Amino acid sequence: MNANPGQMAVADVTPNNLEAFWMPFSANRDFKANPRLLQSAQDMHFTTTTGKQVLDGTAGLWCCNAGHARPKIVEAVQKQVAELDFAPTFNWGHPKAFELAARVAALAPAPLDHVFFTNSGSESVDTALKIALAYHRMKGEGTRTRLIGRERGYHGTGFGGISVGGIVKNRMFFGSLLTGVDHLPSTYVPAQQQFSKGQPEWGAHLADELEKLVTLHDASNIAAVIVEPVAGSTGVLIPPVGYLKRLREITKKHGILLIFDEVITAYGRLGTPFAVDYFDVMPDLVTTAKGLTSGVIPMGAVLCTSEIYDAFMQGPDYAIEFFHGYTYSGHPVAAAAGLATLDVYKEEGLFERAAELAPYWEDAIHSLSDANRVIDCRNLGLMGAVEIESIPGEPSKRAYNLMLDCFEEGLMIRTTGDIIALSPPLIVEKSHIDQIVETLRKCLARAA
Ligand code: PXG
Repeated sequence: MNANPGQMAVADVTPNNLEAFWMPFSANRDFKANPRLLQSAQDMHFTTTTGKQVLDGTAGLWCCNAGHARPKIVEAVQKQVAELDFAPTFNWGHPKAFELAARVAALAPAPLDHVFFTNSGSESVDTALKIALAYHRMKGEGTRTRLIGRERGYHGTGFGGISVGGIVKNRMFFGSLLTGVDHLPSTYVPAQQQFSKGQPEWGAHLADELEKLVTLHDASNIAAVIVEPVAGSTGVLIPPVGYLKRLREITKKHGILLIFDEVITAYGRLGTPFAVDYFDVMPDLVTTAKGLTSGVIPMGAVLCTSEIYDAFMQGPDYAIEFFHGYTYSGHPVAAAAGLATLDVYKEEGLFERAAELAPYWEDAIHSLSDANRVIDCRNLGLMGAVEIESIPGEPSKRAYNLMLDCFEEGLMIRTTGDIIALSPPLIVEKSHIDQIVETLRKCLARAA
């Protein structure tokens, strides 16, 4: 047995040992033939098992907003696991879950005053959809059961999330999904929006499609609309100016709840605590995860208004008000990680830093508009995308190969279809941004 498994020798990691782990959202066979194994991480960099330094251009999977192995977060987790490793939160509690809920609620604008803890973005989405359905029923409007998502929306992988989500491959294998779901059109219309810096001017009227669905079903049957303020997973699709406000007006007019899925945008990605602040649009529910703990321990949080919370607080006081929750809702180690992460964001002014760097980031992303194969560049806050033309008949192959090439050059990027998505930790320096762009330009130049 290896005496120190954390320091496993490179020779131990042969492809034969990689079979058992069925990797999520991955090309398993290709990876296992050519593995890219990460051994350690610090600040902006990963180190592979072969000792290679890789610049993190994606904050892991959009989650490590504070950077990697930050001492304050590491110490908080170490201390917590030794002091209270687990505590039930069904009719019990521990101080840090309450403290973190209060901190998250304080970070968000009123009236987002209550927080339900989960362990992932997918669980946050299912939780928000269930709160929306149950809320209407509590209010005596139990016919409001229909849910509305959007084409090219990503809301995780639970059955609720893939039903309202708008990605064909995430839906087509899994049967009839939730019934009673419609989709708004995507906000991305390249002919009108290509190479927009920040928010495209064109497209607010796409929100009016909601009126058509209301006419079709009647508002009395519609529970909620869920959208990502900025669609992340499907390639950083920026909402047109005025679109989200319009969506809010129409939902409010018809008594339909509006859910912002902020699993990517919350905790500083746009240079504000939440996209709610950035766009100055107030939804009824906000789903978060990822940056809440900077990815260190899995945790999600759903924020809701007092109006929603209060609607549930009825009946005898010994009775459960909402029949939902997870064994690990408000887990003490995750709560400790969350508290330390929020401290790091605040002490280091990382949200403000993201806002300050956003113009430099915008210029950097758009400097690639004349690079080989590039057909669009998009940005907002510290989110960026560079879209490249597909190889005819082989969608996503060119971007996949580009990802491999960037890795060889010491840069981690994320690709979705033939779109390169970028979202560095908020501690990123201008020199790192330059390195991201130079590496991409070099790899694009030779992209076959
Ligand atoms: N909602 C949104 C908006 C997300 O972006 C989820 C829900 C689900 O979160 P969990 O924690 O269940 O994975 C997400 C997750 C990518 C990528 O490369 C994006 C996500 C996850 C992994 C990869 O775009 N987003």
